[in-house]
Amino acid sequence: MNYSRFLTAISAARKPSPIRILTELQQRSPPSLISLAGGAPNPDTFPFESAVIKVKNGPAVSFDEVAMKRALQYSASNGIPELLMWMKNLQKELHDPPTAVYSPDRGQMDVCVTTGSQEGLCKIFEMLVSPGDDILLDSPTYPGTLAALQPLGCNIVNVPSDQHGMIPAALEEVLSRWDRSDVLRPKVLYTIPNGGNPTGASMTTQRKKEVYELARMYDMLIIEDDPYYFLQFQKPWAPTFLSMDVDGRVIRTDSFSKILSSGLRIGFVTGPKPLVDRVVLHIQASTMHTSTFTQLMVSQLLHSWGRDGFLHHTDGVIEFYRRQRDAMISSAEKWLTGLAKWHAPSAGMFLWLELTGVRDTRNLIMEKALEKEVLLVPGSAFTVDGGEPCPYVRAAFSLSTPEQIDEAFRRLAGLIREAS
Ligand code: 09M
Repeated sequence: MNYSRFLTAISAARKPSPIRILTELQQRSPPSLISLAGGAPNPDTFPFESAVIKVKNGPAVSFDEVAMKRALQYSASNGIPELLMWMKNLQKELHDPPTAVYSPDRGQMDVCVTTGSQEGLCKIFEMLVSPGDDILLDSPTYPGTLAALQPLGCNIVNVPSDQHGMIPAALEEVLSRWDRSDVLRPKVLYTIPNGGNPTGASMTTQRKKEVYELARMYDMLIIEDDPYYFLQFQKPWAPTFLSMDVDGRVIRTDSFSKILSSGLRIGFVTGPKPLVDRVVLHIQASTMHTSTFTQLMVSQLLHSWGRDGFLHHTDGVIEFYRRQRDAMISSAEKWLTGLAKWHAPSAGMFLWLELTGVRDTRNLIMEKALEKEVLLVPGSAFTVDGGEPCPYVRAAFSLSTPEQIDEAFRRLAGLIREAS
């Protein structure tokens, strides 16, 4: 693949820091080397000494004085080696990407740590999207994506979708506006393949295959934003775009936000090495790296759990969200039958409700819902042109108890009746 074709001028202009190169040299040298090169502070001056973090159902994560000094120090921009290695192995086991055995310039699979998947997405967009570019995505979509994309001055081209996500025939139709050799054809397609935010939609394997083939035909990159991958309620989990990536055209974002902690801010970018390298150069120039402390904390936990322990933990999280989903669906059936339409999601944390007889949900939510003490997100928050009327609302089943969900839908039913 010719990756330089996809880069923005800003991304192509990024260069490695000379100090970083010296630091790497130093790490490979014998201990007898006296280095006056590093600009890191002396951790002996730092106030924190050690830490023990209790873990539910398992051994504590502990930092003695040596580990603590490392945790408080600068570290590599792509992530600490032990967390990177653990994640690379997991990606290979879960997705078996064809690119794992490729040479770097052919798009060898590489991974870097990011401060949540949001950082990865934002930096991927900055790397690939120039003003005036046409970007394909299935709207409605996650507002964090729109917030990162819209300031780049691109045209967001909507690809129709349904409860199974992006529709390949519709994508083909959209793409037919361009000739396959047109230099101005879209270069990038973005999608949330599992438990979509806000729609809850999950793509079928067949659809992914067809979308991947269209990406090949038009030589596009696919951004696979998959923070709800580990929250798929049915096993076996669906094959990912990464698992189908024979060309090295998929760049994937993973997140630990929904399964380990959202506040620790740990995510990953997995994709062709030439592109991951560019994301890392951007990290070098901005945050330098994700917190060493949180990376070590997560890494220690993962190494003590092992892959099976980690997947066992995700099973428990899945069970929780499945029960929450079931509770929300039964409350929806009880209170909203005839007043709203929905599809039960097979992954994630969201139910997307189309309210009957309500043209636009914005006023209903922003004014009347607060009076009735029930809050949902109006659908327009997830659309590219937020000004268009939208009859949908997003309900999250992550935080409220089944009793609260039931009461919330009772109140929502009253609101819909008053409005329609
Ligand atoms: N609502 C997300 N989604 C959200 C949300 C959020 C505060 C976050 C998709 O934690 P990260 O950086 O790994 O997650 C980013 C991300 C990426 N891609 C599809 C997501 O849904 C997180 C945070 C308040 C509200 C929030 O509503 O949907």
